[in-house]
Amino acid sequence: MRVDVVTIFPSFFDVLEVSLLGKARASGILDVRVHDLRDFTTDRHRTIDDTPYGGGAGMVMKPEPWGQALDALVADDEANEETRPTFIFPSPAGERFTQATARELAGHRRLVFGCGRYEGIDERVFDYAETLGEVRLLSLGDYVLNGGEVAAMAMIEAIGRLIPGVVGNPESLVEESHESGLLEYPSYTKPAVWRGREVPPVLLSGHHGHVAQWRHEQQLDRTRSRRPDLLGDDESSVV
Ligand code: JCE
Repeated sequence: MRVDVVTIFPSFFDVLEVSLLGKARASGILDVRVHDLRDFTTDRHRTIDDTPYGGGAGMVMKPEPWGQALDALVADDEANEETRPTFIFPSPAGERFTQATARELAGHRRLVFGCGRYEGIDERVFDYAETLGEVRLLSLGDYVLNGGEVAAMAMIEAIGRLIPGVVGNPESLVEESHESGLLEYPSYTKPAVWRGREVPPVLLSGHHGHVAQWRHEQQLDRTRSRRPDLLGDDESSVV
């Protein structure tokens, strides 16, 4: 998979060099390229923002550098005939990014992340991007960040680890929270007693059926108490 990132803070993405995703990049499974939006400006001051039409607080990102950046990235693709990229703009006003979104996007050939700052990006950029490929405005959650970078990083990690070969043991992907629709069961390792706290005896019993049943009950109990919204029997979806 090829992933391009457009940002005014390219160094935020240095962290992608390390850990699991760093290995995937080194082995060629993931081709991540980070671009500085200011490289697509044409004025002496490399201006990327301006005041909002209609008034209001803060600044808005100008459309011209974004247009130049998106055009350059679409042109820079040898195999572009059959598949257009998917453009992802992290936004607090976007659809919710979930494990299902990550799974879907992991099957795409090419993703382009556009990271906004200030009060956001001139709305016409999203309309223009629609002429170049599919456009998704995605929100990590119901809180506001200072820009799209941290959200893009979280999405790249969630998507990247689902690409075959990135996570060593594919079974470890299946048992995780949000894949089953339930939270994960609690995990324990040695020693069997630590600071007076025992590991639940069923886990030491060697009885696989009992272990599986206990773990499933734990998943249900935790999901009921911590995330009733996942079971659909709460009132969190009533606005
Ligand atoms: C962003 C900002 C709108 C005030 C570009 C925030 C995503 N889940 C998310 N939380 N926050 C974001 C996000 C993504 C991109 C941008 N801002 C700041 N946006 C109103 C402040 C600018």
